[in-house]
Amino acid sequence: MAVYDVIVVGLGGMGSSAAYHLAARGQRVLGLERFGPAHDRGSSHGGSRIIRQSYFEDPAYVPLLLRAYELWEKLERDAGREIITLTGGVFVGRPESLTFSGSLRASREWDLPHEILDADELRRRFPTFGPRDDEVALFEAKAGFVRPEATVAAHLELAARHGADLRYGEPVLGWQALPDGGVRVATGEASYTAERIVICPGAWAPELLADLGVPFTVERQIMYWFQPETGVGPFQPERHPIYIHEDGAGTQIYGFPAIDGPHGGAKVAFFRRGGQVCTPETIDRQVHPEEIRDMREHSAELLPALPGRFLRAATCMYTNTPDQHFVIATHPEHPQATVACGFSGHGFKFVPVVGEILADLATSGSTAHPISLFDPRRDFAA
Ligand code: PYC
Repeated sequence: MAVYDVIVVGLGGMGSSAAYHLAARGQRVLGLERFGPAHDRGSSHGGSRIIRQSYFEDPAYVPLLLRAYELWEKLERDAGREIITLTGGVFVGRPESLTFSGSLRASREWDLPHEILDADELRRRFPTFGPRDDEVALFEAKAGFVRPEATVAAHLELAARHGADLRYGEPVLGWQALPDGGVRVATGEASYTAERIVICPGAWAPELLADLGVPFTVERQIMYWFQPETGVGPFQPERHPIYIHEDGAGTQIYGFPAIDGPHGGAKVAFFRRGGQVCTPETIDRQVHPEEIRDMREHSAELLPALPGRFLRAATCMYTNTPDQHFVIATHPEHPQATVACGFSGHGFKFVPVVGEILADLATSGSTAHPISLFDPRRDFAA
């Protein structure tokens, strides 16, 4: 029978990264994934994910982002794959919007290079944008996107190269902390034991980590691709930044240049919480005409030429915490378990640094990275 130091549950963005960082440190790793490698049933797909440093959610994330950028570059080098593309990014809204004012606050607090563009300057620099006259933008040259499927595939490949035993099509049914300090994990196929466990359950957090007591909400999200009315010319990544726009009612949309050639179109989506609550089993994977119409109308407010021909849409899930901050910690009741979940729709850009943190916690019980914001015992009612 194989003997493992660590079992990693879930090999999506976070779990694949943890498996790699652990295996690279010489740990004997078993990785368990209910679907295949780099699948599209969870929250780590869709062709592109935003990466940025001027973090409006909270400046406390910036040091993690600075380390994540180093690790993204290393991952790309080690895997020999195209993973990260810096296009620049604009964060647009009224001066008092969280999207603009929060980005500015984080940039100032961490001395991050940025420019402030008024509406005229935004139109001049990026002619696809048609902001309202009272809107402003923060431009960050280091923003861009990463490719989620290539990221997961790269981490899995590198983990396997370092000896990780990665098993697919094996849903974890439950796990148990053993009195001797080890763990037992049951899948549909077998039962495994190890010294420690790292649980990266994504949208399966309410099921696998119910004992954490965090009130997670799993939410259906939709990504849309349109062929712009102008064709993709002005939307090419050499000329077009990623963007997040907040309207006067606080609704945010986000989007990308057209990154997959003339027929791939440009991706846009709502950055919305409070959408349809679902589970991985009940999520509606169909996208309905009224949803496409809604996206068309909202995206045209900032980018009038974007919603030309509708090409396709895909669903994914956010696993939200009430304060939209992550959960990353040693399990409060079981020191042999490390957990990472509740990424609330903004976690993917942190994938490499979260893997590093999980490897720190699982091997030494602590990390030098600042993670106090992610404590599962925080007061969610506050
Ligand atoms: O993390 O930048 C982000 C993001 C935008 C929309 C969803 N996530």
